[in-house]
Amino acid sequence: MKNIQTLGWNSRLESIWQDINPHPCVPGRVIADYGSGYKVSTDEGDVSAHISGRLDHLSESEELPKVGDWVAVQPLEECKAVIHSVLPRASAISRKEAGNKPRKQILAANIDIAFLVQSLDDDFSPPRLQRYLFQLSQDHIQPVVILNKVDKSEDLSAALQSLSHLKSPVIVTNALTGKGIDELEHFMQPGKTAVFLGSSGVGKSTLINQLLGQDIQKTVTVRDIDSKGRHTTTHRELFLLKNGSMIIDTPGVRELQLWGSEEDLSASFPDIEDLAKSCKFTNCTHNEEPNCAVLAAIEEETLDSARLKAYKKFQSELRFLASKVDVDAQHDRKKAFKNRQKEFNRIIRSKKL
Ligand SMILES: Nc1nc2c(ncn2[C@@H]2O[C@H](COP(=O)(O)OP(=O)(O)OP(=O)(O)O)[C@@H](O)[C@H]2O)c(=O)[nH]1
Ligand SMILES: [Mg+2]
Ligand SMILES: [Zn+2]
Repeated sequence: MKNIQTLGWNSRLESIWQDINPHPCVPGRVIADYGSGYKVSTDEGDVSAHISGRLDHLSESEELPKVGDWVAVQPLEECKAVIHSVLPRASAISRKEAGNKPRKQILAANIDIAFLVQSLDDDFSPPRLQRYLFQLSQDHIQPVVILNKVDKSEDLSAALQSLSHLKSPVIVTNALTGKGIDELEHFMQPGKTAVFLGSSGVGKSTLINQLLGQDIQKTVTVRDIDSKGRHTTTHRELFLLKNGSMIIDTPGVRELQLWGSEEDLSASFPDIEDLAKSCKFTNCTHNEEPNCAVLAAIEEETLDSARLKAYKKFQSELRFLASKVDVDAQHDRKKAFKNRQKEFNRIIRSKKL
């Protein structure tokens, strides 16, 4: 039987609920996000919900409900409901919204594990994996790498070798035959939520169907020419498995732009930051400076050049993000100041002071 306990309701959430006591709402978990509305699971069953005007008006887009969120919903007639608030998240997977705006986007909330799926055809890309791993370390979510479509692999041992430096587990699967699925199931515990992330066509929904034991999610063949997927899954949805764990299927993500701060680079690249302490110049960029300990390590093959490349790329992306966020915050502050001035002037005029 599905109820909020089986969906992961716990003492942390219960005490938050007691504090806010949002009468006449009931607690529920967002299990599908259709863009125009949501499916929310409550103790009274699943309801189709939309957000209240007030919540919409007062929230930044990252604060609006996402799949996995716990929300306060007011049940209406005919299995409909209104979401009035989102409970504080225990965790969330973020990225920078596509486009020029420096805005944070939440892909899923209250997540314990992220399965990073790549397929062993044209999709396989260690640098892209590194990008996901970095984002998850920023978000404090445990990653598990899945290399799917092992039947399409030309050189499995070379692929595994290129990931041998990773600390996270790597599982090799064939979603069509079920190979490797039992290894994947080890990571799924009752009450815990896992999300599947990766490009379109890598087999996320096929893996999920294997775990569900039935073909619930639609899957579509990839293009022959370059193995590109066709963006078959179009919304994020959470499924409860028989063992009590939960999995979220997501639409393929074309690119993952980072969201985070430069300070966190040291946690993911302690080796480079350690070496940098021995560079001749304290502000060494490790490009062409003399006596650069980082470049020396690459020369001696104790540091992989692809790793340094990723480090520099992430650093410049995060610096750029920080500069944009600051600029926009300044702009917002100026705008708010002008508005306050206008309001002040209006009051003065109306009172004829
Ligand atoms: N050969 C082979 N094909 C697979 C495997 N796993 C999935 N496929 C096929 O790959 C195609 C795409 O699979 P999907 O599960 O739809 O991919 P997806 O990651 O959910 O794609 P989006 O929903 O577009 O993000 C389908 O035709 C699957 O049958 C596998 O292990 N081996
Ligand atoms: Mg899919
Ligand atoms: Zn250096």
